[in-house]
Amino acid sequence: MPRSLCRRTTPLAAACALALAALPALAADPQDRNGDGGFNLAEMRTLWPDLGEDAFAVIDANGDGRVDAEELAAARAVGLLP
Ligand SMILES: [Ca+2]
Ligand SMILES: [Ca+2]
Repeated sequence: MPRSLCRRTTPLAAACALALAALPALAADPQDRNGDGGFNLAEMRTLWPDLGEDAFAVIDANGDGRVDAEELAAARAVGLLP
């Protein structure tokens, strides 16, 4: 939503406040459900349901089948993940 719209009308301003409040959730990490210290494809899909196997393979830079914190940060740094 364009910021200019946020300033105009009260109902929109309220919607904008909600949208902005939700933004930190986008930067959340996936849940490490099996507690192995990394995120496998299923765990990654809890946060990014559309993540494909090819994209996962790129993000999993060392190919060990799970994405660790470093790989997650690297993927975000190059825009592979939000
Ligand atoms: Ca895990
Ligand atoms: Ca890895």
